[in-house]
Amino acid sequence: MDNQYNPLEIEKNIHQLWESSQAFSVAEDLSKEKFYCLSMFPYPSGTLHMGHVRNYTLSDVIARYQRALGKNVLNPIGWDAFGLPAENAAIEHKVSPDVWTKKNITSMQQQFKSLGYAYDWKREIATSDPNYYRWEQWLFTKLLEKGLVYKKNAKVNWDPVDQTVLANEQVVDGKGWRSGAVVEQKEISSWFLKITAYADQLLEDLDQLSEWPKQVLTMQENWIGRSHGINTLFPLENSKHSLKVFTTRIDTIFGVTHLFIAPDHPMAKDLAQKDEAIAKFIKETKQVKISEVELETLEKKGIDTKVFAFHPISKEKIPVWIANYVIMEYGTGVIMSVPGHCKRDWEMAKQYNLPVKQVITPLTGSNNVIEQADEEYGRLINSEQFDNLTSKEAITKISEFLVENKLGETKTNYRIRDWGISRQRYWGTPIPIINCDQCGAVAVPEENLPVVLPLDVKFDGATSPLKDIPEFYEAKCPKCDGDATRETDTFDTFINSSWYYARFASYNQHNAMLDNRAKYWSPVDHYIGGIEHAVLHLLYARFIHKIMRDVGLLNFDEPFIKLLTLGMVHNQGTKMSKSKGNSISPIELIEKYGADTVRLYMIFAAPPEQALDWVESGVEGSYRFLKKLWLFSKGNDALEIYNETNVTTVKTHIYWESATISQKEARREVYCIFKQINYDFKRTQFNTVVSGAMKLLNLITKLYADKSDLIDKFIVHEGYVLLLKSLAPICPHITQQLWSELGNEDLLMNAPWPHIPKDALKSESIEYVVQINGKLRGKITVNVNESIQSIEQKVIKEEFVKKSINDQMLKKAIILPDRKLINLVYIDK
Ligand code: ANZ
Ligand code: ZN
Repeated sequence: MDNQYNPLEIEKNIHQLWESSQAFSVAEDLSKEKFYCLSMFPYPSGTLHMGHVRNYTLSDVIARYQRALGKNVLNPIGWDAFGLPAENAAIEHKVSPDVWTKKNITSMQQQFKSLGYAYDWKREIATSDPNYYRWEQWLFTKLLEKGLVYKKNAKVNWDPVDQTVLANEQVVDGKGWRSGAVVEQKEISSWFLKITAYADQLLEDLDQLSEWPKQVLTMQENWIGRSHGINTLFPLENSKHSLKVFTTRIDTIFGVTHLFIAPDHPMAKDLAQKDEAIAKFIKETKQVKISEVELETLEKKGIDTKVFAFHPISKEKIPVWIANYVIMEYGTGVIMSVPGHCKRDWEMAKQYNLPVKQVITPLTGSNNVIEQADEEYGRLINSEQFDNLTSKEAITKISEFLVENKLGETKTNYRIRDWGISRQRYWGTPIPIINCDQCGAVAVPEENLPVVLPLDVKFDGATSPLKDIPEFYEAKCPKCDGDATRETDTFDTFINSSWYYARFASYNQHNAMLDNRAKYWSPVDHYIGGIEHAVLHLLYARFIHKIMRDVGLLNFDEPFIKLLTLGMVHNQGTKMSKSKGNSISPIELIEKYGADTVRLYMIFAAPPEQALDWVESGVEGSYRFLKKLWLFSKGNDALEIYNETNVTTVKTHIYWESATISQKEARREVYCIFKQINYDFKRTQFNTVVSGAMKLLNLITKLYADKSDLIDKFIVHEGYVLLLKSLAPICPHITQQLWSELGNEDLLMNAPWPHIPKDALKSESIEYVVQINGKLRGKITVNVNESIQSIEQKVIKEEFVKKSINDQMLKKAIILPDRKLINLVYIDK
């Protein structure tokens, strides 16, 4: 190697070295502690962006560090290969989704390899591979047997021009993102996974996830949205029926002014048949599909139905309205309106000039519910026999009263809905169902799996091409052998990504979804990915994990022990993205500076959880640091002569006999920095690992410049080895190269992590602060073993002491080693 730092050449050679030594191959090894590190796998879009580089560099650093600690580490990679972009590419460029996806995978593999990620490539998975998706088809049929899958009509976003269902994210301002057509709500028949059957477990097991960010736990908790309340009956006037209301605030029942029903409540539908104004109102509100968050901000609208109900306790007459902010999908689809104590009801009351009634007063202070709803718990007023109870007591007492009188029953509700998994899309896993006129929906028998997605297809842009392939959809019913049709819908791609982490362990198992290797590797010890997956992917994966556990494939409750949510990569303050025209190509950077510089910059620029603001000069700074490291090693006689082992043997006896205090101090400084580096590795603050490495290089550079004897060289050598090892997980190429140049034949990535020798951190000297008559005057450094008398003798001879005492005499010297303080008391003669 010449003296110039030539990263591209070095990196090419190191890649060959790793390749020829099969350095990244991983197998189960019961003698070692396992460590499973995983970054959320990418969608194969074709080119890496900076966000990818940040994500995958981080997991590579974690994996390499854990490996250096002696663990058996799995850090695999695969492709979330199904999904919409491939279909869009097919329509736009007339290329089959399969061909397009495979081409992208090939080029991204190259890009990953150029970054030096230590992936065991034999474990690579693509979710579009029938050997992969057959197992989710298999799992689906198992769930069908267990009653955890069902089919029902569901409201969906329907694009009338493109003739397809749209995900909520694909509806922009009420219009289809492609066609621009006004999106309709349509009922179509879809398959659902009963995630609600696992709602309690999904909620309660969050307690096990102490190493997840709090924010993510809260988001999941809210998404599951368990709430305890009571279903209360309000009898209808002139009818034997009642309206059932779900409320969590039964303590406010004497503040009820109205009942509001959802626009798609059956009673509203009935009323619409006889009343045009109601029909019109319902039609208008149905135009907009609203999410729960939007319920808060939605302009409140309602219409009087002229129907009355009776208050279950006071028997007062209560008008029933239809209101746009009541949704049919939650609770009972009917609410009791309490404008004094519920913000939404208050807004509605203001809108239509409805009365507001106060029934709760604060425990301390006062409120005015005419000006603003007070949602806090307090003490009951205007509530007949329940007056003076606290809200909490009242909830118990009123609930008991209603239950006893058969007017109510306690009820636990969840926000979470069953998971609709049917997509009218081509590029996905075919749903393994055959529809028979005689037998209904019949699962494809296990021996006929996988149902393979045909690859040679034509796109007209609107409907799924599967609907035009009789060879695909014509089938025989597995039960009665009659003519039947195969399901042409495919799975939501979130199913593909809900179990891939386990499959990496059993990647080549063709007889089962998973095998014992999955039990060895799972759960994932450290999972890394974007915060945007805080709910959907992470919730689905937790759910499917529990299902796999319950069919006996895995034995842990949770799939991911520790979660690291990564900050975004910004450029000039906003997210780096192609559409904003502010994206930087990692590939060009690698070609210019080498992978080590790019990796180093990604790690150094910000702590993992925070946004990383891109600055070109930062990349240059990283490059300069590596160049400095490289040049330091050239012609350096402290590094030439000794390999690691003989340094260790030589040093132990020489150090303690002939090293000077300042040499011992220098070595202590080296290990102090390494200790900080260790600490930062442990808490995944890799940016300060890098600053530690920079300090270390500065220190040994200085020591080398000042060196006077062999011991100095030993210290430089020792520091240099610590530096290479510390940097190895982050910049694996240059460090491997320099490691080899030291004469080491084994790979640096397999070299054990350095331990800090006993006494290496022990100080040889103490620095005392010196006060004279209570005033700070200077400092003095003495040997740790120095006696108190000897320190006193030394300190009074110091120049700064003599200068500040004029003609006084010493009365007392107080020397406090614990506080590193000397206090000299002088008095006039
Ligand atoms: C009366 C009341 C008084 C309420 C008050 C709140 C505060 P969580 O905790 O999310 O379960 N609600 C019930 N069903 C609804 C539906 N289908 N559409 C819109 N809102 C609905 O919230 C329960 C509360 O949400 C219920 O308690 C109900 O309003 C409202 F001071 O009843 B409450
Ligand atoms: Zn049949």
